[in-house]
Amino acid sequence: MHELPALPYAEDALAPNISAETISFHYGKHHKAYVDNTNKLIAGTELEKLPLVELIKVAAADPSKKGLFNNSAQIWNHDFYWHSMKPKGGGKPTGKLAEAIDRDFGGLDKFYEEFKTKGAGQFGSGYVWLVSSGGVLKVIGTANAETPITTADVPILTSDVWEHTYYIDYRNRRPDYLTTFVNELINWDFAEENFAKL
Ligand code: MN3
Repeated sequence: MHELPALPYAEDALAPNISAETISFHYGKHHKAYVDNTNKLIAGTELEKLPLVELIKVAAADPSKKGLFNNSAQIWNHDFYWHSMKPKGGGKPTGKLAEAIDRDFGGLDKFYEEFKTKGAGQFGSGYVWLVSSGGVLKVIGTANAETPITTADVPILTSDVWEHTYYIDYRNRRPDYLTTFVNELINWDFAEENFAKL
């Protein structure tokens, strides 16, 4: 059975940028529901044996398992999202990741602009990601539960842009949430760890 992964910080640790109330719903209700639904969908089947990423790939390849894909991918996506932020985050990347951002985007500010624009422009629900695509850094948007881990792209960083991410704190102002995300919340240590594994 899959378990709700631990939050890497306290529920109030990102306040005032993201309130404890938002995290309480987003982690304690939404993320938990994806875990509970996944466990219900695989109970008593051979899929129970699969590690999470394998389960997501199997479900993604089978149109009859769309509900399982949505729920299992959301377990992984949310865990990756929580780690993409930290208290007193923001600042600047260093080392090889900083060099690659300069090389592929023309500077950190240009990366921020593209991340915010693609995140704000993602129609409906989804995510905006920094990924390595064949050795080149790119910003991509994905819809609903779609995730780069079913593709050749390697995720480095993400922001959830579903309304449940920001509606309590920012109401309809997704661009303001994304500005706060890049300036105050990004966990560059996590992004650098992911980049170093490439
Ligand atoms: Mn979410």
